[in-house]
Amino acid sequence: MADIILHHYDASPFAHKVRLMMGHKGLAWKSVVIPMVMPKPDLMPLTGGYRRTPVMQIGADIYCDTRLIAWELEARHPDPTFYPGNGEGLAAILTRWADDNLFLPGVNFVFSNVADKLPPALLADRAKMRGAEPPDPEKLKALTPRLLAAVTPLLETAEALFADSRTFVGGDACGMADYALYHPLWMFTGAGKKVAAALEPYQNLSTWMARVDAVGEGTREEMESGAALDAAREAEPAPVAEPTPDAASPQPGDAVSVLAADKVPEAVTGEVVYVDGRRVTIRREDSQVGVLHQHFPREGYIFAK
Ligand SMILES: N[C@@H](CCC(=O)N[C@@H](CS)C(=O)NCC(=O)O)C(=O)O
Repeated sequence: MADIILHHYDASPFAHKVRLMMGHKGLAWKSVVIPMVMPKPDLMPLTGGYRRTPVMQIGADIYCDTRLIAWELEARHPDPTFYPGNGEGLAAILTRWADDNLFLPGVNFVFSNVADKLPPALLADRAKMRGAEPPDPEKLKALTPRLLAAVTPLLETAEALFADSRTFVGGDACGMADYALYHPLWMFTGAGKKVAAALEPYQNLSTWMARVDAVGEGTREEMESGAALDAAREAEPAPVAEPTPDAASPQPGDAVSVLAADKVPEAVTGEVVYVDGRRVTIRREDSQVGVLHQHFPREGYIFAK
């Protein structure tokens, strides 16, 4: 079987969620380290403009978004499951809370603490990505108390999940609900003592975080970005199953542009070749790497004709 290739960078919390997935399944994978900011010249032929981190590649199949990556890894490597105790719904709900409520306040708090150490190019890139002006590092630093006030009730909520000192979010076994909650909190552990101190009052949370950390990242081997492009060029996309569209979905054969619903501007265009209740696959052709299938979750993306 073709290698699992993860396009990522070490500091990315969403990429860390996928690295933990690799650890959970005990997988060997290839690591292509991509730039933290645009431009990402060796990623764009594979993703057609999708710039988020991480992206998973298997041959000429490109998987965008950590939720979809989770489904794909679960389908290909069901054992041990990401969803112990029928926990898929719990994981999905926690994913939304962690991504939509916790992630951005967490980033803002962490960034404010290290504002004077962050590369200006990173602040400028993220501001541009969200259609905003780059923040002045001094002003950002001054916002730290207010940003701590914003994350504190969220940390209280997370701690409350462990009020009965349970081992993992869903009970005795670790799974996707844990990785969903863990990755925005992991950001707090690598940004100096002051940021880490924000977690100190939450003992159950901290004990649980150490348990999740022990899952590890599987067996990682570095790969050059050019080799990943070669792997895509030399492969054919895997055959897709019979599509099961519904009235609200894009239809097979539609030419669509795919846009992240949180308005990250770069759209990806292609032809719909597969759709079901929760995912869409488009076919794209790229001058460097040839024909690709690119997979997206439906939730969180707009498919415009
Ligand atoms: N919904 C996406 C969100 C991914 C995301 O926002 N990742 C951050 C990095 S942690 C990102 O893409 N930042 C901009 C970049 O890396 O270019 C997912 O689940 O994969």
